Amino acid sequence: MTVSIKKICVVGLGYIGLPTAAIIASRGINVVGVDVSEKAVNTINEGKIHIVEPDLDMVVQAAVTTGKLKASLSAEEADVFMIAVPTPFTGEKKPDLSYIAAAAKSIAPFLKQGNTVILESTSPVGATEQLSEWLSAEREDLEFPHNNPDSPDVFVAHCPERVLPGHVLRELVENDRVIGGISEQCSEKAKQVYQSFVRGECIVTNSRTAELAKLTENSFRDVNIAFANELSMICDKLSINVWELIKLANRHPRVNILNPGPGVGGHCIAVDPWFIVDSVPEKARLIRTAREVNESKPDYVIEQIIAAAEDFKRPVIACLGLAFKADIDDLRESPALEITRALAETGSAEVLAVEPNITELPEKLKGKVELVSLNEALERCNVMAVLVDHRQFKQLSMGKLARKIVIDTRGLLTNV
Ligand code: SAJ
Repeated sequence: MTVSIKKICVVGLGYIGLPTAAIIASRGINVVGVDVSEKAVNTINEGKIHIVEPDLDMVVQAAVTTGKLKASLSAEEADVFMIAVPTPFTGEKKPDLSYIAAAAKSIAPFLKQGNTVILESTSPVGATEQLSEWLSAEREDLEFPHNNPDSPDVFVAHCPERVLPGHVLRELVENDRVIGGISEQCSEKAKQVYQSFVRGECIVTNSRTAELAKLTENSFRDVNIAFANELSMICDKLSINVWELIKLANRHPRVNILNPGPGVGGHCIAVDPWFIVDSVPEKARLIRTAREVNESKPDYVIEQIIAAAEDFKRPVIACLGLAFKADIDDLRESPALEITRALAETGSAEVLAVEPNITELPEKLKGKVELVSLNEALERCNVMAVLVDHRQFKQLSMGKLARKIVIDTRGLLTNV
């Protein structure tokens, strides 16, 4: 059974909400996108974008021009409400659901019988039921599925976003979706929404399983990166090239080790495992340790670079890359940025940064670090730290680096 969805309200127009809103609008459904940032709302209504994601500008421009997508500071009546707001953690590494609570308050006045509310934000187990409770507290005139699973007025489900930054438009359509309703009916209602724009399979479960599925995916990745990072530190002690080691081990048909690096960045993989640890701390031992290994890696790299710089009277350190991973401009939660900042703050060396994806240094580095081209860095530095494997750095050859000490955290030059 398919029902016709005429209008969707998407709350949160960030890295997930905006592409989702634009894709749905491109399928001919009216979409109102809601954000607290006036700047973001105005930019989108001009047909432009405030975030970097390949091809998103074209899709947003087309959706705004045809009138199918508009942005607003406040919610409106709709058939479906999607919440795609951040779920960061607090200083004590506990999930901070305040953005979801605020989103619930903002949509509650517009809810009516037959509506579906979908939580897309990555969330700890139980958050979708909590959302239903928050909505119900605002709207005592309506029945919600947490206390009336068989015949609610409003259907509530979780469908975690799973797209990879840099490939969002393709993955939004092609990835399978896990859809977890508070009741079976809620799952079916949400599934109909995704079937209007997703080519991947839409698989139905309950909300708690869907919540943990998303956290599990990112924790799986974190644990496996921690394994690679731990191996890299073991190999340093044993004078073994970790890249060669991993390549050899990966020739085994059932071994697939990920890549070591300077640490794990972004606000997903480095955050989500803590939601599991917070839920069941006494059992989440491996997940916690993996986080600790990955969190310790930037300090390890800083020590390596400082030790290398001590060989020079006037050390000049070039940090190659500031982004949290290759070929993006996103500096948020980036270990490369933190390493560069820490090196500059020691005051014991001149620090240069090469980041082809930005034109201006972030505030944290201004006045402490010089943003230079790769060629200038090559001319001036005596210590070179490869922190991000941007494509522009792949042309580097060891020949150009004679008499320099190279700390290659990404295996760009030392990967045999
Ligand atoms: N990294 C390594 N070694 C590796 C792979 C990654 O050090 O072998 C580092 C990267 O350099 C980066 C960090 O891990 O600093 C995370 O990068 P990523 O590309 O693995 O993932 P994200 O954070 O960009 O996106 C992840 C994705 N999750 C999974 O692949 C399981 C994406 O599908 C999710 O939608 C996203 O998190 C999210 O929003 O949760």
